[in-house]
Formats: sequence, C-alpha cells, structure tokens
Amino acid sequence: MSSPGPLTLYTINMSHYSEKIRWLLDYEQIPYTEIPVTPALHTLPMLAKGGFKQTTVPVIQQGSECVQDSPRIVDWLTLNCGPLKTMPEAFQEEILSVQQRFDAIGKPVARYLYLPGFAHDALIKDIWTQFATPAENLFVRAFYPVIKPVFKVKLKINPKDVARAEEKIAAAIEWLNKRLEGREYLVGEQFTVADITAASLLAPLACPPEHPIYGQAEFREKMSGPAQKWNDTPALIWVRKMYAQHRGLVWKDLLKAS
Ligand SMILES: N[C@@H](CCC(=O)N[C@@H](CS)C(=O)NCC(=O)O)C(=O)O
Repeated sequence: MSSPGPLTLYTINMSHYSEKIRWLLDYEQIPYTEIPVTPALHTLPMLAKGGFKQTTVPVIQQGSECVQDSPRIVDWLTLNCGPLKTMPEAFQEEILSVQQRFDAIGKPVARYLYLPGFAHDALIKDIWTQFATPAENLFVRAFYPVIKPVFKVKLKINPKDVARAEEKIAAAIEWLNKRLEGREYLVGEQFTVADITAASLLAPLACPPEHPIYGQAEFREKMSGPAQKWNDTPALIWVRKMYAQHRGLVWKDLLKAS
C-alpha cells in the first residue's frame, strides 16, 4: 500500500453499495475498520466527509483523505492498494463498463425493496437500528414517522417509479442471463470487480444466506418477496453461487463485537 495509515469504511448495514466495497476489501484482504452508521443520522457526517454534496455511503477514509461513491472508491483502491487481483489491467476497461451497468441498478433495486418493505415498519426500524447506539435507537424510533415519508420522496418510492425500477431490474437480469451463457465470470476467466459489483448490487434480490440481512427469511418474505419471481433465473442463481464461492459470512468480526 503506497499511502500510509489504516482504512476506515463507513457503511449502512442494508446498503448494497456498501456491501460492494466491503466485499472488495475482504476479498483483497486489505485491512480496514468498518463503521456502520445509522440511517437518517448518517446524513450530515457523510455530507461532511464526502465533500461531494452527497450524503451516501460507502465512504472510505485514510487519514484526512475521504473518498465517497463506490466507483471512485474502486479507482482509489486500485491506485493506492493495487495491484488488485480483481482488477487485472488487461481487462480494466471491460470491468469498469460492467461495473457501471450494475451500479446503475442500485437505486432501482432499493426502490423495489422498500415499496413492500415499508408495509412492515417494525422490520425496517429493527434493520435501521441494528448498529445504533441507545440514543440513536431512541431517536430513529421516535422520529420514524417523519423520516419515513422524507425517505419515500427522496428515493422515489411510489408505484410509478417502482414500476420503472422493475423494468430496469428485469433488463439487467436478462442481460446477465445472456452474459453467463457458457461462462463462469463476467469478464475474462477470473473473479473480478465486475462480478463483485453485479453480485452485490443484486444480492438483496437473490438473498444469499451468507449476508446477515438479505439472507434472513423475514427479509426475503417482507422486502424481497416480489423479486422471488426471478429466484430461479441463471442470474440470481449465479449471485448466490458467487456468494458461496467467493464471499463467506459477511461481518464475521462486526457481529462478534456487537
Ligand atoms: N453512487 C453511489 C450510490 C450510493 C448509494 O446510493 N448509497 C445509499 C445506500 S445503498 C445511501 O447512502 N443512501 C442514503 C443517502 O442517499 O443519503 C455509490 O456507488 O456509492
């Protein structure tokens, strides 16, 4: 690693973009400390750290340097922690193009999950407060009736936008079904950032058991229920295979500590 100092990764537990970077760091065995932030309370700290007029996670920090936005983090890791096994130089352009394709369906996937999910407030509150301090827990639960409608507007969780999201997801799954014909990995013959991106962004629909949230029966039933229609597609079967072969249990250390 050329830049000195430990890495910190800021995440939200349910965030699939966070899972993308967490998976990359785990797979590359790059040491880091994960700080799971609590939804709603993440906004100002991430806005300040990102310096990008965005409030999103993941954000990675080393010393005073912060990088927000998962493709930018991938670029930063390639430059500062490379060479990465998952970013072979000969395939870099193709990997980045597949990354872009699947990054683009992250929001539609979130929209698609929250529409049914918001009929189950108790589950959402439990997920949002999983890593909260006692004070954060009280705050989120007390202000949930205000946070929920704001969140719904911000993420466009309404029937019209969810219908569009469904079309985009269906197109991405169809593309992946075709891409996987006769091949194991999306680019070249090895596991790359392209596979990590596609598998992590689709993981909330595929519900791999290695993920402590997406793998729960309650999540599958109440949030990703409508996605079960794609359950047996080559695309989602492949996502579960990538988790089984290249991921292992997510948050082994974090869950031990909490
Ligand atoms: N383009 C960003 C998207 C990240 C994103 O949308 N993250 C969501 C969680 S999955 C988030 O932070 N939402 C809360 C917010 O926008 O404040 C990336 O690739 O990192």
